[in-house]
Amino acid sequence: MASLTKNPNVNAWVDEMIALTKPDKVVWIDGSTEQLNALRAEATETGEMTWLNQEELPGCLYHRTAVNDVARVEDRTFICTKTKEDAGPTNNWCDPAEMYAKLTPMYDGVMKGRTMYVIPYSMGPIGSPLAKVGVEVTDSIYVVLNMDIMTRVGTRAFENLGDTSNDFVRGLHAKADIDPENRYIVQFPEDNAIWSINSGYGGNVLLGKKCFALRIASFQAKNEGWMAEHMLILGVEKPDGEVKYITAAFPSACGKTNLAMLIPPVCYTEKGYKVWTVGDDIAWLKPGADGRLYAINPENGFFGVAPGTNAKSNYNALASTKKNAIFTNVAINNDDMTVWWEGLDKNPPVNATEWKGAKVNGPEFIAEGNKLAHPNSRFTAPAENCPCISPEFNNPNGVPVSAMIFGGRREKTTPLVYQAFDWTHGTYIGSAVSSETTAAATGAVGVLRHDPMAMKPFIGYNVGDYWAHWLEMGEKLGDKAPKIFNVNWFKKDENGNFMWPGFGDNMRVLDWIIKRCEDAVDAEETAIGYLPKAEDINLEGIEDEVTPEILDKLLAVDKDLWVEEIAEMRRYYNDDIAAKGGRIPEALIKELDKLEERLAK
Ligand code: OXD
Ligand code: MN
Repeated sequence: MASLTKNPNVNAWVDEMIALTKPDKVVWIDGSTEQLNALRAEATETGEMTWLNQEELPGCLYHRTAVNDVARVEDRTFICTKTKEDAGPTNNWCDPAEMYAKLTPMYDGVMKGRTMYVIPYSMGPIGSPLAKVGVEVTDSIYVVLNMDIMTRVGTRAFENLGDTSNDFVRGLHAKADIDPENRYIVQFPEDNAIWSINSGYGGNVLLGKKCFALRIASFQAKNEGWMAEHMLILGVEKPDGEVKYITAAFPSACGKTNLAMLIPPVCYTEKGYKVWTVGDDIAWLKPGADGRLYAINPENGFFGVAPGTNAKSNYNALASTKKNAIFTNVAINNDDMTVWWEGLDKNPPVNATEWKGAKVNGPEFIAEGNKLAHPNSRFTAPAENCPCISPEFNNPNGVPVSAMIFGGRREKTTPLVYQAFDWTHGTYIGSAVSSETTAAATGAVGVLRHDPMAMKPFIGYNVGDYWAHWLEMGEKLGDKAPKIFNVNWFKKDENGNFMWPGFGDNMRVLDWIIKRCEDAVDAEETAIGYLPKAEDINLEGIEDEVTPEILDKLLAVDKDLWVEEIAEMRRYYNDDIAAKGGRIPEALIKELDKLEERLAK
């Protein structure tokens, strides 16, 4: 099939990939409904995907990955810069020449007997000055159909590239044998290239997402003066109609999608407050002509964690999955070909197929201690389905950001919310994010690990240089920089119970954050930052649940725990970062010193 572009750089690269992988057939994805429907028909005929109930879930498909291929594989993910120092201590590194030499034989002829799909895609709205183009070649229809939801695919993507530019990210994906021992997710930031092999799991193979929009883009952003962050973007519309935009970085599976789509409590909706979703996972941020920081969501859909999503926890996400969505590794109700996952409702299907493909009696299977859906099972849903999608979603210039939030899962130490004294202090707070691990990546769940800016698995270069870039951006933005906050929805009491109701009630914390941005409310100045005065957190309607004693605990700064936290941060900076080649900016070490001094007072 003929190329869809005259761009000689794209065509030469695709020819090279064809020569390497030797597919029987090459199909360029033009993005047309006819072509995508033909691929849906083919994937359902071969059994790669399954149609779900077309009355209840029109256009929705089901897919099951290999049992050994259900999450991102951080230990098999590499950043191949020329020098090890440039990849830094948070990444696996290998010399690019060595990595190409290792992978080339694995790709040689890997698509024989298969079709290569060439997917042109845009990260960001077509025509946006912040958008960037990628081309992914893959032998997976599942990848094509997911990329169609997650990005803007097809001929239109080339509009931003033009006929001569070389500024596109080259993504090569081959399923090969889904062999976990030979699985590699490799970024070559200096070549604008990503090579992924032996996986079919979203985060490893939808190359526009983590690989491009975070790892490669963070590297580009440093060189070009912008930021690529693991952040949701939301707008809070106030009763007077003004919308304030907030971004928030939480590690994977810590509730970014839920916060991005929250429905405020009645005491807010009745006054006219509303939350609009711009993005649930990734933000690209750049200073605008007025000197403020503007954000776009480079994606076009949501790749959300299914378990725990229900009409109460996230009505808008659930509604987004009701048409033209793809479900991966959830359970199927065989009676009506609908989907189910833990936390959807209390009625697991009796006639079920669990995520690995076995037919089981759902309630009995669960009673025996099994899960019907994989804990990292996912939905891929078009953003346009979301009832609260922002009217600014496709605005090519993005939205102006007033506040940036960091957070993680922390049982203790970190209060419900506090504000950084300034951008440099906020950058320190970002560098100090740590969180209990989740099922989004392979490995143990529930272990506290450092995850600076929630970007540990996604910074495409030396973490110290990344922090320096944050500081540079702060200098550039000056007093127009967004205010920085930290939140923790996961603080527990002495009996191990969560103290904050979370979900829609997080609006109460956003409200305080917005008021701080508007200078409309005072705060307590503490050693760790500005904390809310108890009376400034609106508890209308949840007074029984969050009593004054509980709020006190939520806002408490326990000195002993903070002394431990500082000691751990020193160890982390010294042993995990500096001793391993992380070039920590002096200003951040000073912030840690200042925090220690304030706490000692
Ligand atoms: C994701 C992740 O899929 O962070 O967004 O793992
Ligand atoms: Mn994510």
